[in-house]
Amino acid sequence: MLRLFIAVDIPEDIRTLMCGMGGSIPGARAVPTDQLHLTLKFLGDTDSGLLPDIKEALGNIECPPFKICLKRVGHFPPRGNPRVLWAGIDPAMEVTALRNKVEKALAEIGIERDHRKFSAHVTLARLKNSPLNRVTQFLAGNSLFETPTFTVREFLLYSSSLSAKGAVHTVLATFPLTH
Ligand code: 2AM
Repeated sequence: MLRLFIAVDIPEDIRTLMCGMGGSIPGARAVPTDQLHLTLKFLGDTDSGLLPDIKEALGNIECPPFKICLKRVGHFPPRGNPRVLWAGIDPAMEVTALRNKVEKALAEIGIERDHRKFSAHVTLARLKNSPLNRVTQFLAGNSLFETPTFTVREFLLYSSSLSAKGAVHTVLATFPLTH
């Protein structure tokens, strides 16, 4: 079994701008800067025998490169106890279109679609019992958060394994976006 997910990587110079964001909130665990990514689909535990089919299905996706920036910060769930601190994607349209193509390609080989509404985001930190006023303070302090624009030229298939130091993400395949 492999714990799989599909994501767009954030370029290093952009990741550096987000280094440790939210990590100073009590109860927050910032995502390590080298792991910041935009998840397109989480497959979870998957039979490794399916890997060739998954790679072929993803390799057949046609999608041109597109430009995005990271803009705004917020939390999930939007009301109640915040568990995830995120940065938004602007514009989200092309990312959503790519995510829909990923869902469709994988559904064709029998992988269950995620029917939840897709909210394109980059997780900055995970929160546990964080005081709401500190989260609100963070959001207010970053209300104008916006990175330079960058071009998404590929998406990646990752496996994730848990180690004593946290999750280790390994690239299993890279899929270029082409015109
Ligand atoms: P997210 O942080 O962008 O929300 C690798 O584990 C990635 O898969 C995580 O960064 C997370 O994306 C997503 N993920 C992990 N567990 C998940 C779950 N149970 N449901 C949906 N997405 C999940």
